Amino acid sequence: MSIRMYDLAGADPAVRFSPYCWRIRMALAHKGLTVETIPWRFSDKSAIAVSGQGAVPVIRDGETVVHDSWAIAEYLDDRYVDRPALMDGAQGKALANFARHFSQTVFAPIAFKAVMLDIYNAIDAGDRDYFRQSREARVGKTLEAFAIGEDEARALLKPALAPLRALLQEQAFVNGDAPAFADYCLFGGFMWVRGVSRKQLLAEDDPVYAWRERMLDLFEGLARKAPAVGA
Ligand SMILES: N[C@@H](CCC(=O)N[C@@H](CS)C(=O)NCC(=O)O)C(=O)O
Repeated sequence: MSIRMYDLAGADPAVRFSPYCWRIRMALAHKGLTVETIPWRFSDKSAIAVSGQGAVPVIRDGETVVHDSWAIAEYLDDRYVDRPALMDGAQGKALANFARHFSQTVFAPIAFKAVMLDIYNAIDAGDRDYFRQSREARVGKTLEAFAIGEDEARALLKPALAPLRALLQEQAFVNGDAPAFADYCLFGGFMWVRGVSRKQLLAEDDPVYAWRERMLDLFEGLARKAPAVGA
């Protein structure tokens, strides 16, 4: 029986844009596990109430329900220990944890400014008031006042991604020769942007761009084939 995953969807239910859910889509493919994704909307809290909180990803594997992308990755490695590791040993976990925090504290704040209005436009009409109110309360401004354009986002991201760029000049993936959860943690953020926005936040000659292309091609193009507003 396949694992079921609640997966944040846009107005078009085929568009899945949660950075955290994308970490897990990639992680499940890495482990060779099949998944049935269930489109989920911000206002659909009751569907995931069994997890005891209100955010996705949430997976159900038989009788086991797990939420939070990091906890799900740990669960998958513990439960499916014979399959390729997402985080190989304590060092693999430490690297993935760095990538997780880099993604959330460096990449996401810039990307969020760039795509917040695109998210607003891509989500279901029934989610819009909730999204506007909750995000405006978080940032202390209207979405319109907080948003930045493509040029400003690129200018902010270029220096911010310098450590990632330097690393990817020396190796194909964050994890080394082959991708693992460290890569999926970062890549989720790029799938968030791609899902809702036509903005191109990377220059085509950036090694991070080339890595993103490799990531899009993994698992027979799982991410590249996913319906998205952007490319
Ligand atoms: N720490 C969580 C964060 C999950 C999260 O924030 N998910 C967002 C979607 S990208 C969500 O479901 N938000 C619900 C809301 O804003 O009400 C994880 O890594 O899974």
